[in-house]
Amino acid sequence: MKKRLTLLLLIISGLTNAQVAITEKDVDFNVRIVTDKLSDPWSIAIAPDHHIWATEAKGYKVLRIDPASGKKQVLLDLNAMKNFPRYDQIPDSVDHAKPWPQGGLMGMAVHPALLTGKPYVFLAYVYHFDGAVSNNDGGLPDAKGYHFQIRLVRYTYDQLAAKLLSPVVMCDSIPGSSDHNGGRLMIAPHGDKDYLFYSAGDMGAGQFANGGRTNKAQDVYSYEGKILRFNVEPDADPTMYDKWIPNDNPFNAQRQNAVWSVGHRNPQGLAAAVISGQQRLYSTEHGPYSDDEINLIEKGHNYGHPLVIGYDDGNYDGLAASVSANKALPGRWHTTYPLIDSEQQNAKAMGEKYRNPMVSLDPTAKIILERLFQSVIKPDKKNQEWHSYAPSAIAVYTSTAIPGWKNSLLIPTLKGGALLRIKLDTSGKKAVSNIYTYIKGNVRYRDIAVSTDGAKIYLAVDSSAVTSGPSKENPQKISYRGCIIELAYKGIFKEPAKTEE
Ligand SMILES: [Ca+2]
Ligand SMILES: [Ca+2]
Ligand SMILES: [Ca+2]
Repeated sequence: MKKRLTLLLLIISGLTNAQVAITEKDVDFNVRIVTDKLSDPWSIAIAPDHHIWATEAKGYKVLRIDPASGKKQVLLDLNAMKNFPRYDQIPDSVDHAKPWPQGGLMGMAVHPALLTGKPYVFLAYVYHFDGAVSNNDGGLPDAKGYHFQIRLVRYTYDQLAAKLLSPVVMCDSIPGSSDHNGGRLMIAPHGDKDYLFYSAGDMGAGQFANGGRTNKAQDVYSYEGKILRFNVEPDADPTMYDKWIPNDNPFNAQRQNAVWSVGHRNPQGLAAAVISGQQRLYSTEHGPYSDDEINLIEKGHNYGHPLVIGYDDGNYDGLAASVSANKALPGRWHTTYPLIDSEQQNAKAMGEKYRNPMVSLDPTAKIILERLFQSVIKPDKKNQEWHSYAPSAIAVYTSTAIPGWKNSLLIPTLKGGALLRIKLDTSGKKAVSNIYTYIKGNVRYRDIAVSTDGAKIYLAVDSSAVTSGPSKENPQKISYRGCIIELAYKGIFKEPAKTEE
């Protein structure tokens, strides 16, 4: 099926709250489905063999896909490696004793020298369900914590057999949850060496079903709510896991510790690029009721969650990172998150390591957040909707193939499905344009990969069209599901800004 979509050229305000009219022209793409009937494709990559490699989050398979024909090969099936059944295969699918984790088989990083001596592929997947623990950390009396374990494994690619073999477990103690597992894996250089970065979520600890779990995003000795850094090849340490942890990681004082940066909520996007000679690492993460973030990730820095939400602008002063209705005291709210007296004071207390996001996509005003919190307490379902993008991934566009796009951040989103583009300045440390929106639809875009020549962009699309959390969207019209689509650059957009099909 070949479908032409002229892209919606819409600038949504977000940067510094500016309301900017749509005046600029941009580009046009041919859009086609490369392959479909996938079980929640989660990571996609253009591997050195010029094929699209993909993980299926619920299918627990790694696929190798010919981008021209869409033909699929199964390189690895991990179904036997997990101790929980498919959510939709449990007779009573509301059986919370056996929940499906958020994600499943998530991150994948293919070694850039895959075909030239380093046949390594790194995967992150949830492998173990520990149980649902009621009030386990002194949290909400009527909430639990859904505890899973995530492991990071290196496989070796056998090109002749077209299989991933010889798994080596690099880390098997990354906590998991039914919510906020993060899950993105990326190989990127730091200095003159490549490393493996992993984005770990905060487990949704402190909210909804996981309201009984203490949030550890600020605890540098916990892998919850962190960006982690591992070795791509083992170092000389004798122990099984320490050899995969770089000896110069920032929090290694007491023991070898994969933590690279702290204070993250649900980072699902990681990307790196060299811009004007400088190595830059970016993440995207989901905010609570507002303030989805794009962060510039630096060694040992603190990104604030759950003490500063988005910028330290005071919009959460007197509130908390999330809230639940207090059943014991009707009309009052309750949370295991710390109350935020002052974002500015909290940021100050974190010292020079604190970093505001480069961009908060929705720095919602305090008065609107207060109204929203009240609606949660009442509870008033119809007023519990809030605008957010829910950014799932990020890529840095560094090619000249699409005019004007060089040094842009490309961000697929889960809510109000779209591909966002924001232009960086020459340092790569600041976003300088408004947010351009492309290929908008009732679609959940999960990951992005850009072809080596920069002329094609691939997007992975969730099988489901429903978000998690109380703001459940159930779109009437769904354009794409469970597939990978290709956007091929066609030319400069010719029409006035509008949507057409
Ligand atoms: Ca080590
Ligand atoms: Ca933050
Ligand atoms: Ca804020």
